[in-house]
Amino acid sequence: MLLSQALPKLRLYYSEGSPYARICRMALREGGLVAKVQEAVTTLRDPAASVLTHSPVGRVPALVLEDGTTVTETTLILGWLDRVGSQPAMLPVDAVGLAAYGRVLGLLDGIAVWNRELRRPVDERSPSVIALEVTRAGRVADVLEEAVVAGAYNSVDAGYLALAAVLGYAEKRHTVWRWRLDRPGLARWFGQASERACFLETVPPPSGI
Ligand SMILES: N[C@@H](CCC(=O)N[C@@H](CS)C(=O)NCC(=O)O)C(=O)O
Repeated sequence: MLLSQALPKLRLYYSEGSPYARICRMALREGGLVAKVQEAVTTLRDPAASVLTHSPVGRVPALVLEDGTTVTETTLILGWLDRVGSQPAMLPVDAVGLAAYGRVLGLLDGIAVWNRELRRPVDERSPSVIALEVTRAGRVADVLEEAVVAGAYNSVDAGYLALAAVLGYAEKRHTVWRWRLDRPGLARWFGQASERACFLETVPPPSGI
């Protein structure tokens, strides 16, 4: 075998707790790209973080290409993975699929803000920010409940993986959010998504929140 065939060409930086990076890690597995992309764990918010060698942003996911160009942002990385041959392609092309993905990303962004507040010392937390994000999360989850019951998020794409990642995050790293209450459809959907190998291979460690 040629050496060039044996070496992974792309490197995906991730942290085990990151739901954004998890979307990309699940996409690698679902899209048949595990042999093409090496996964590299990095610390975060750390001046010695290995990802900082490639991206001044210092966030994950970050995908380092063959020539050293580093693509950041989950959606842009998913687009690149599609370009290098993900089967199936992960980014939706139709409006309904894009809307479904965007809705879950918005939920995830809100949960990330809420979670960040909870990681601050109690007297530095903003009750109004938390209240806003609690309301947003509930509002989006109610729409998602109706959507999954109506048959949405039923095939693997960016929206599906993002939904699995955000609910998986809530299970392990943001348990203050009782998203299952009055949402049996979403709970059922999550139970099924949780059985996929891509999900089981990327479970984050608990955070205590
Ligand atoms: N908009 C980004 C969000 C990525 C993000 O917030 N990643 C977090 C981990 S979940 C991170 O790397 N945080 C480290 C930091 O803020 O320095 C995306 O879509 O990929």
